Amino acid sequence: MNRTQVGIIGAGPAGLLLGRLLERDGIDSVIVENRGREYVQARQRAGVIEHRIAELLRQADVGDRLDQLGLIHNGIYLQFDGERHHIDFRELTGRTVTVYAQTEIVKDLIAARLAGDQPLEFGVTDTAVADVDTDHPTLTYVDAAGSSQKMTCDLIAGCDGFHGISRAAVPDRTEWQRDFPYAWLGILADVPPSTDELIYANHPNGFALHSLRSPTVSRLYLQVPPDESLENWPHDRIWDELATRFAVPGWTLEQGPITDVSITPMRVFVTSPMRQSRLFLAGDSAHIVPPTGAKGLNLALADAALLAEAISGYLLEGRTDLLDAYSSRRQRRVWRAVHFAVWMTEMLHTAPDRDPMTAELQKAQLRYVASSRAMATSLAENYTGY
Ligand code: RFL
Ligand code: PHB
Repeated sequence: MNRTQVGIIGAGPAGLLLGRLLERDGIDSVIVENRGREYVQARQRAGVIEHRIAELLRQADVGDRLDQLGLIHNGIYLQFDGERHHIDFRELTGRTVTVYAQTEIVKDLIAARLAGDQPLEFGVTDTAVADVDTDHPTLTYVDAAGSSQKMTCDLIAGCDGFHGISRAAVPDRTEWQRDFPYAWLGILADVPPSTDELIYANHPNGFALHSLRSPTVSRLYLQVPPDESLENWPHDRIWDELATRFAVPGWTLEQGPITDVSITPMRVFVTSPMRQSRLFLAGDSAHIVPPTGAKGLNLALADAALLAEAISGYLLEGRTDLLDAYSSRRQRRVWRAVHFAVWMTEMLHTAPDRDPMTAELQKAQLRYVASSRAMATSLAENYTGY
């Protein structure tokens, strides 16, 4: 039978950063991932990194490419009624954000892991946890070669995302879920961004977001119905709709070849507690926030950092207080992020029935944010990391 100190399920940002931080403290771990390396490194997701999370990645010694390729943004644009308003984070809070793709963070963390001697197994199946209420919880799986494996661990970290298996090992949990009546159609396109900073646009046809990945690659999103099919969106229609929703006088949206299209549902999901005895949850396995606040990746990485500190305190010094405080400390932060993401979502998206009163209330809120220093500072403080 195999042994490790920490069994980590999932090689997303949370699991990989946790493994990295533990390795630097001299703690052994095994990371198991059910997808292949290529798939994990290509999956298109988040792009905005909070100020302090960028610092965390530097401290974990995986910040070199972030510093070379990441783009520092001083603010965002809020667009409504065909006008664009700049929210200047640096001026309002002294902080900025970095635009650097989640896929690049994942590549950096995988490269760092493989450069050391700690195991990272891709392509496993049948992952399961058992005996989490005993001193010897186990992690079982079938490896890529088809052999059944059983790891005895001191602790297990469930970093396996929203669709993972870990959460079910916390039997007495409370869950909160809200599904929004819309989804995001996201594209990646080989065209220089038409904007220097992200544009969040409110439009009667629906919300649109102009983000980017690099000086030559743009990332854009459209609000669509929740059950929308990609077949209804030929590339010409996507560009036409983006141009309509972002239209302001004297500005054009540059178009280019679309290389990736996907649809993401919009939901809030929170589970509590993020622990069952020797099993701990981190990242999307414990919480999903709508992407409008750009918080999901940042929360996942911050969970991993706090969990690493708590696990190190326990395994190196026998402290249990940090492990005991982990779930409640993270829940407070998670609910702040949920609140911000829901606030941004509801302010910017068009109600499916285009209810005129909702539209007026949204515009009253948007005008307030664009004209009040207090409101703009609140947005800036939450967006850059409260
Ligand atoms: P992940 O990234 O889902 O990783 C979990 C990993 O676990 C694996 N897995 C298993 N492995 C072994 N056995 C099992 N039984 C397993 N079940 C699952 C999975 O294959 C996967 O590799 O979770 P993690 O690490 O918690 O990271 C969370 C982030 O990925 C997520 O919160 C963000 O991507 C959310 N998000 C955004 N967050 C931001 O902070 N800013 C953004 O701008 C932003 N934009 C987005 C987003 C998410 C999106 N999608 C598609 C969900 C935009 C989009 C479109
Ligand atoms: C992205 O670049 O993918 C992105 C940026 C900001 C968001 C959501 C997604 O709020």
